[in-house]
Amino acid sequence: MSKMKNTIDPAVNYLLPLAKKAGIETVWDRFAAMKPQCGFGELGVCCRICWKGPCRIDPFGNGPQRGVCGADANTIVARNLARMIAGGAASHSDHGRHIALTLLEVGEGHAPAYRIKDEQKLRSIAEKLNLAPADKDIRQVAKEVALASLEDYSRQNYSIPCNWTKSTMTAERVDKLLDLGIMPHNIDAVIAEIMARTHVGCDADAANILLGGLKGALADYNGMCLSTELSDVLFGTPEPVVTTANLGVLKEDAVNIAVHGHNPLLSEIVCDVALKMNEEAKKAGAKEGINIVGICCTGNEVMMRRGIPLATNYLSQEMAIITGAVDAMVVDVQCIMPAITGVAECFHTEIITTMPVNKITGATHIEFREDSAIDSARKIVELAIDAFKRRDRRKVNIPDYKQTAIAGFSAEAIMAALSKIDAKDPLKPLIDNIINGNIQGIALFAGCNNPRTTHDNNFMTIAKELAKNNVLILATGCGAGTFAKNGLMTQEATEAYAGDSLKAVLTTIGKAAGLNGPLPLVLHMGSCVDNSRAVNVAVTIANKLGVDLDKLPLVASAPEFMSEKAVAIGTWAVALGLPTHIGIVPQIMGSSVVVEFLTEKAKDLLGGYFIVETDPKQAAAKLVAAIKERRKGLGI
Ligand code: CUV
Ligand code: SF4
Repeated sequence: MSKMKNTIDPAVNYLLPLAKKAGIETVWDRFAAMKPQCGFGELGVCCRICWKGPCRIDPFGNGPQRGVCGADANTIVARNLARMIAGGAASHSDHGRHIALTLLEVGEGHAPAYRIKDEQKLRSIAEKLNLAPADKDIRQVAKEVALASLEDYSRQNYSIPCNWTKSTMTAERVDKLLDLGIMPHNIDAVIAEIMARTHVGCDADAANILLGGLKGALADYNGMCLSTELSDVLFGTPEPVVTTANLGVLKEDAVNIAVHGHNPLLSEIVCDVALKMNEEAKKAGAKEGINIVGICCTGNEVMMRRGIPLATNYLSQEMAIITGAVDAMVVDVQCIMPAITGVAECFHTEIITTMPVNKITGATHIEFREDSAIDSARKIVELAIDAFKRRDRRKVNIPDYKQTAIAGFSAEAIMAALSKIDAKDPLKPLIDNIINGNIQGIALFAGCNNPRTTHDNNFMTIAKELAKNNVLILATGCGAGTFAKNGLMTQEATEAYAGDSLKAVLTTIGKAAGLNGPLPLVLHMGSCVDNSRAVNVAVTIANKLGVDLDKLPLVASAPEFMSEKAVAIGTWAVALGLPTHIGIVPQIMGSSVVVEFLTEKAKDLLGGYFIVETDPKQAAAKLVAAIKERRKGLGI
């Protein structure tokens, strides 16, 4: 059997041999060293929830079938999964909490670094949340919206649903979630509830634990919804912007600052401040001044709002440093490999951590606070300029690979493009084309990369296959990174890969929107939290058609996922009624009850279900089949 390729990213393939020669270890080396990975862990049947353990269930039936406390494989697998969902929900929602708190400060007239950038959006959110914004001062509206969002972290009445979930769903879905008892009332309480019910000696019924997990996943959805929408208020609602992606965006003659992580509260200010410090960089010898590039979801955030080039996605973050051209990598939260400080030791690169709860040994810590954001950002940029002076030019290897990428397709941007065709009824052209089959369905690609499969390959293979089958493609997160780096967010990709009827529709919309050609093959919707934008579009379509989400020819795919956050996202996609593909075998296979629940029973309860398929061609076929089944259900 031939060895699986590490990646299809040409920039990474250029750098990997150089890393090897220099003796620099990367994620792929560590993954190889980790093999064979623990079979019990892979199946999810290892329990470390109490210190009578660790316990593990023998999957072949010869050894123990129960842990010391008597928990069986079903209980153990379900508990492990629910706790992962809680971890994901905590991460997204903590991010959302910071944004909501900042908006509150803006409303109260503090936080001078921030302002309300999109008043219209703020008012329309207030409208949605039933806050009657019409005659109120904009700062008052900001305060009320922030407080209504923070209520979703503090409400103690179990029978009142979270504001955001309730106001962003179809009515039928709201009822379904209430009926099943999985509508969240308070994000933090739901996360705490999962931790409590999975403590030793509590909930032992796998199906019941999974319902708790579904509620946790919906709490995750609630947190990401408010993160997305309130970020737009503070930093602007994305509009299509042309930029570039892959490591070739680094510049030899500039101070290169990579912003990495997730939360735009920091990166937005770093961008603002850096713009003003160009002259200082030039004085230090950087002819082209300061060049900011993005990595992971922070990269998506600044790409879609500012057109900042995207350097790379999750799995190749170390590669950015290995170019020898990154002067500072500024990180906030989530998906930052602790390995980067070790790689940076071989270069002049400053790794700068900024959050009190996210430090990395070996990094420089510059604490970031909303009230002194500009000062911290200035210190960060100064450190980068200093590091630039120490850069060893002999070690610089910037791969000559970059692609054009059109980013920034928020729900609003999509509606704006459509309204150029039909101003009175913007959705009509989209819906008509779905009904007549020119667009067979819509697929949302999300999630991470994972060395268990060839980096970027599943995303690319499945997307091309779906496009050929006239499926409209949306993308977020590191999947969006894959498509940007590999040229699928271009008009040329539409010409090359879209099926004829999809191409015709994308061309009509693109031309009407003044793009002088088709829309890009993959519409970039943003970071992981921006998956809520896709829900927003789907709910609008569902309401217009008068059906619930589980009737739409809409599918999701996380073909290379790894994080707890991605587990949470996939699970709420199922809860919202979507057939949801995952391309990595999940750590649940040790429990027949859990597998059956998530791949079959969920379909009866919620309409959505998981499709596990590691082969990308097969996965594409299964997604097309799921779309066809939905179309049949609608009689179209
Ligand atoms: Ni939030 S969660 S690796 S950066 S998508 Fe990227 Fe996106 Fe997964 Fe992380
Ligand atoms: Fe073992 Fe039960 Fe403790 Fe888990 S909770 S480690 S199965 S004794």
